[in-house]
Amino acid sequence: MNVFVLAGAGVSAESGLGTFRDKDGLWSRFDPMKLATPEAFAHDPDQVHAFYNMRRQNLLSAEPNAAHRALARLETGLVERGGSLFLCTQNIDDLHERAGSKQVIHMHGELLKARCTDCGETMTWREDLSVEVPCPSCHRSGGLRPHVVWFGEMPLEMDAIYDALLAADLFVAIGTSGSVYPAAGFVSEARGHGIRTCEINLEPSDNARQFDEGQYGPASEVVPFWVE
Ligand code: BJW
Repeated sequence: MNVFVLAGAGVSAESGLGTFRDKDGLWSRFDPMKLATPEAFAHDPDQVHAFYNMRRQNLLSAEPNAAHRALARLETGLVERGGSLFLCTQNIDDLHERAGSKQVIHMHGELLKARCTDCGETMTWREDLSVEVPCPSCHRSGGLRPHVVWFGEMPLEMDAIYDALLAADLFVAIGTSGSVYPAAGFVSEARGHGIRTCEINLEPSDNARQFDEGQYGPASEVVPFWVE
């Protein structure tokens, strides 16, 4: 059996990392157009760096929860039975990796990486970033930006993602509001190819009717129950 999981901020919510669109989510306190667009970074890089420096520090003190650990067990179990788990996360944290998942696709990038604005080189980055920090190896003296995908930018690994999606027997969206494209379109793409679809979320999302089934409650409880 080949399972495609699309993970969202709800998977990491119980690890203390905020979601975006819930009542007390990040976008209720911060304006995404001033922090998560290339135009915002060009206009006020200090403000954008401060936002991601804060989130990087939060991440470094966070721990994986039972949902991350259950998905790591699911991967192992499927592989042992000759199947596969394609874990595609919209999250920029590294909690799946820390929970033991071996293959994780970060379609919206990774908070613990920086990218050179000139040469495009990516590197592990756990410290604060600022406009003063140069890329260590860039001959064009480039600066560094967070290696994340902002609005208007192309998400990463899209060819591999669509290949895996269309090869799946089951599509499961976990802890995502399904409001950001292209990820929000995966469920209809899967259904159009006859793939069974399931939503796991705290409560039915706005897209709930697009799924064949739904299981509702905190990810740390529902995901382990679904995996076992
Ligand atoms: C629990 C729980 C618990 C809570 N247990 N569940 C109109 C205008 C402008 C743009 C567009 C437009 N129409 C379409 C677009 C494109 C745009 C888009 O989709 N906009 C929409 C908002 C309308 N998309 C893009 O721009 C994307 N790029 C693109 O389309 O490229 C194509 C292209 C490019 C160039 C040229 C030509 C074509 C890029 C999108 C990038 C998104 N970036 C962000 C920030 C990343 C870095 C960062 O983290 O700061 O990604 S935005 C933010 O949203 C983040 C997330 O990954 C993403 C999805 O959020 P998610 O995970 O769904 O979180 P929430 O908060 O929305 O939902 C949480 C859910 O969890 C809820 O349902 C809760 O119930 C649940 N939950 N606790 C279980 N304990």
